[in-house]
Amino acid sequence: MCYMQRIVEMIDIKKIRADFPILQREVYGKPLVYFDNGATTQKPRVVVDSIVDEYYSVNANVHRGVHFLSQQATVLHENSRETVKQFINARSTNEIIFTRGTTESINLLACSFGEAFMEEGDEVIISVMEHHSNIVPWQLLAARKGIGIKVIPMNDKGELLIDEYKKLFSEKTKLVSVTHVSNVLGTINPIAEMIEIAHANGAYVLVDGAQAVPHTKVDVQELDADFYAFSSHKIYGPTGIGVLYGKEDLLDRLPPYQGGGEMIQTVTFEKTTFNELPFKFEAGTPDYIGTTAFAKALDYVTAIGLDAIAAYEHELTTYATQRLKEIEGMRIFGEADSKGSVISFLVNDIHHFDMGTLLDRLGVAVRTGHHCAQPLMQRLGITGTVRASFGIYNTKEEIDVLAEGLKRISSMF
Ligand code: 7TS
Repeated sequence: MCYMQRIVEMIDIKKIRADFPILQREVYGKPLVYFDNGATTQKPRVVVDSIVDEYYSVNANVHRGVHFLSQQATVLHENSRETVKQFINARSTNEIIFTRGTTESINLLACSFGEAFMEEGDEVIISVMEHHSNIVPWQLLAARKGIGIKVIPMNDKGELLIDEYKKLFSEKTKLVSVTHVSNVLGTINPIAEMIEIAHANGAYVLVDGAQAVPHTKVDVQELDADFYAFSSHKIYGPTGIGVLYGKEDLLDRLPPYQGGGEMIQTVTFEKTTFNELPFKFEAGTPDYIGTTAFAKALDYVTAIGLDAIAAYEHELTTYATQRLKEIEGMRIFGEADSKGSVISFLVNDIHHFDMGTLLDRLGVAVRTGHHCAQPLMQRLGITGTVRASFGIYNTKEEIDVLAEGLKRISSMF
């Protein structure tokens, strides 16, 4: 038996499913088949329990109280930072900035990096497959500071053209901001190689890891990423928490993003000095209840093992691709050689919204539309797709429900 098969067999799917109470529910009298993990994942009991337990037994504001509860809440919050640090193998907890999510992480960097390191005429490189949250912050910066935006193109399989990428660099290129895994195509971009190319051209790199961190082991030191952003809610954690990882020497040189409590050292009406990392970037009361629950989610994933998760989800995606290809008129968008657990498709000329609505009636939750990637839709010449995205609790039996449902629906049209 090969190594991949052995680790897939280590996954106890019954036990995992039992950890997620929502998977027991029905919609329209049908068992829920949840295939919208790219949008957000369901939460295991340990995560939800952590939120309830901390509110009931510890709740107090962090970093400011001499009293017992405040100190206990602070320890939990800072331990969570340590968990995140270990999860992505950062060098120090000073490199872990808690944000509201990937979107805020990218906005933070666009503001602070744009302020400190970019001037009119400088350029940022993004790709054709970016989520709007990795396009619009750069456009806002472009409007404020007059920077230019260049776009890496892709081939019809949904793979970025690395030779074209190399040609986009000039002395004006200050930053590359690119997604690790596409939320529409599932493409796993050759991010280590892309970082190496950027560094050779004197540019820094921000990686949007929203769709990567839940599915594959990410080691920021091995990648040599300068900045890396991701969200808790896509990795079985609570909503409203995210991370911006940054190399400490770079974060040190960036100005704060927001002003307020926590991020200052001293304030007078004449002058304010800022707190040290990571607090310089964390104005106001953080979601300390959320960070504890986030750490529980990361512990949960670590206990299963990211290698096992990646192998299991790869098997699911391969099976789903096979089953979907049996359907007449099936068009799959994104057939990269290196692909994660996302399948975007259309069947004949059935509108994605109609398909999603009819699948919903069968209990199957998929996402439809442009997936916040309208420029990518333009490149594909479509207005949207139906997207099934898998997580650790999904099964081949559920994929059969999707495939049979698609057959039934397409025969109706
Ligand atoms: N980047 C990528 C690649 C994403 O897929 C998403 C969310 C974001 C950034 C933004 O993350 P947030 O947590 O700040 O909202 N993607 C999706 C999706 O594919 N369907 O719903 C949200």
